[in-house]
Amino acid sequence: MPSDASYGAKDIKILEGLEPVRKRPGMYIGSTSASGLHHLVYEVVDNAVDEALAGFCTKIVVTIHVDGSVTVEDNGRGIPVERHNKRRKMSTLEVVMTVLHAGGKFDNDVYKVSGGLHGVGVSVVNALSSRLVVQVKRDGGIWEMAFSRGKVTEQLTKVGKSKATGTTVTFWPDEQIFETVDFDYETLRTRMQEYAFLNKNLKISITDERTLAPTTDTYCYTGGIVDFVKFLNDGKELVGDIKTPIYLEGKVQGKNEGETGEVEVALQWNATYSENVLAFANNIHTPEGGMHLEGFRTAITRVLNDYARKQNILKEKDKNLEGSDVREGLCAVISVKLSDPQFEGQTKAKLGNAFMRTGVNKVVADGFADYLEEHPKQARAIVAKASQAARARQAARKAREATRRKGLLESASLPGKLADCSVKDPAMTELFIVEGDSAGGSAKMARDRSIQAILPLRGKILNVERVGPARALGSDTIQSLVTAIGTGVGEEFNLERARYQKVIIMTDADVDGAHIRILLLTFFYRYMREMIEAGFVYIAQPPLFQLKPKGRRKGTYIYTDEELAAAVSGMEPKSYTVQRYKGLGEMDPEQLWETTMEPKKRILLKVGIEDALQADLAVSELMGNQVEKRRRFIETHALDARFLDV
Ligand code: 1YM
Repeated sequence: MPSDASYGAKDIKILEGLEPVRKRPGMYIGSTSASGLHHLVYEVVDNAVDEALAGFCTKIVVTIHVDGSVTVEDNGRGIPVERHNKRRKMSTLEVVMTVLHAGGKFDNDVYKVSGGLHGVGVSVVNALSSRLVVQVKRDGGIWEMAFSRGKVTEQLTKVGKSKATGTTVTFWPDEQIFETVDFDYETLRTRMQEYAFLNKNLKISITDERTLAPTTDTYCYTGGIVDFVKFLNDGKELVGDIKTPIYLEGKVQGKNEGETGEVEVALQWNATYSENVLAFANNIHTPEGGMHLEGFRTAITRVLNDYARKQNILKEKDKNLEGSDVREGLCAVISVKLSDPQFEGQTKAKLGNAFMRTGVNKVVADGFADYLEEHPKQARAIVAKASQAARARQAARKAREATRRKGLLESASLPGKLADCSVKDPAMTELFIVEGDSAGGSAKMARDRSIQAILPLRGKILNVERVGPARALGSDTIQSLVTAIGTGVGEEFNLERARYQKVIIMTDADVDGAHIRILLLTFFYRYMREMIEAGFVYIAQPPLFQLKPKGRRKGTYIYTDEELAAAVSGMEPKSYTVQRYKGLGEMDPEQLWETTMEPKKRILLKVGIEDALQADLAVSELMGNQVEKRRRFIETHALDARFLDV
């Protein structure tokens, strides 16, 4: 309840206006889990970014405090504190903080965020905070006001003087509402960096005061999304010597009133085989794409085909390059700003405004065609990359068809080297992938043949990140792996056909073993990602040492260097021997069984993908062409947490 007695029934009704937010928070911020919690911060920062887009704010500072509160500060004009036009008893500030959807003023050239879960307004943050303090510097003064769960606790007061201007909001998320009130620094930091990329020259810094020494990261990009693409492609080999991403921009106008917007696109091809295109509308990531992405995709495919035909690189008899060919290795950021964005789909992650399809298409088609005309050398390299992708696609299809035909024709089409298990129920069975015949031999002798199958891999495992689908799927080693697992790959992948629900990579505990393991993981990541997502891929943990007290036949198995140091500390050096296992082949079958394979005793690490983007970065950093980087990566991250989710 407001403390000021002059508040009447009308105002109370307004205050009650935030009750629905507390009753059904999910409707406003998506959920009350960590994602909803972080949404509060974005909501406040969005207001500051809007002020930057309007041209009045250059700097935003975000701070996570020890007591769990978050402060967002900007140097904009400050939220107006004078009496509100319509609600004469309240200041504009109070209206903004306590009335649902009061924040948006669509009067100037600024594209404010609205619709979906975004742009619900800072009043929603107020409603869901046990306490919120707002400070405004404006008209020479410093003003303050405080709230609890959306209701005023301290009326607007002038607390000092200042020549500067700006708004500072500090809020304490309500523990009665949220499942967790623990902000994750990485999540917020990444989002702030994204805001900085998307709004060139805006300076954003974020500080975590909860750590012993406060952590601060500051971002400001003069190149905007060009810097974003450079960042995403960092360390990757580039196609056609295009050192600076191609940048295209333009204004767009739809047929209907109010359909105006701006388009910015930055793009650059790298030598990998995957596509990394991020699309944003009014600074909001739209992972499900939508009209802007569609317009972009059709434009680059059409323009590149037109160019290739005109230059006679594509001959009359040749088929057109397909969209997927053109997008192989493409890294791009699409950022559109529009006045009334419609976010659609289950997660409101798709842009629905149809005029953006035509608009983006035109901006990109015109700009990209000009670029190709003006940069013939680069243009040829891009066409060559896409043509190579087209050839690989055709070859991969043939390879897939061949594998499938084999599977249909021969009933005993399983690879010869596979020692299969007798039980057929995939839920009960496991496949061990081992390197080489010697380890394979031990494993075959050691196993429980009813439920454990062994596939020894002879020969090299290709780096699928580097060779592309045709060679990858054509390789004997990978074909035997694919047939043994049974799911098929790519478009034909079917998890239900998995012949085992545990596929266990069992390699030596040395650098070579780590290398093979990572090559296999890359293969799973690129071609059988669903196996990882289903939790079907594991890594075996063989022991590194056996520690034997003198005169005893049997010792204890040790799995890490630290464990060994701990075990021998305080022991007389002469009283024991340490055997180091360099390879699985050095263990006799009985040892291999009891240390690594016996389901009751062994330790398996489950391979997980926490975040597809991060895993992608890790895999391509690891698997790109740069040998030195790769070697370093393997040495430091051989069992990196990004791959492992124990
Ligand atoms: C830390 C959060 O909210 N900054 C902010 C908000 C506003 C303004 C400036 C602002 C906007 C306008 C005019 C305008 C808002 N004002 C309103 C409303 N930072 C933060 N900075 N003057 C100042 O849009 O015309 C809503 S948000 F409605 F009062 F104008």
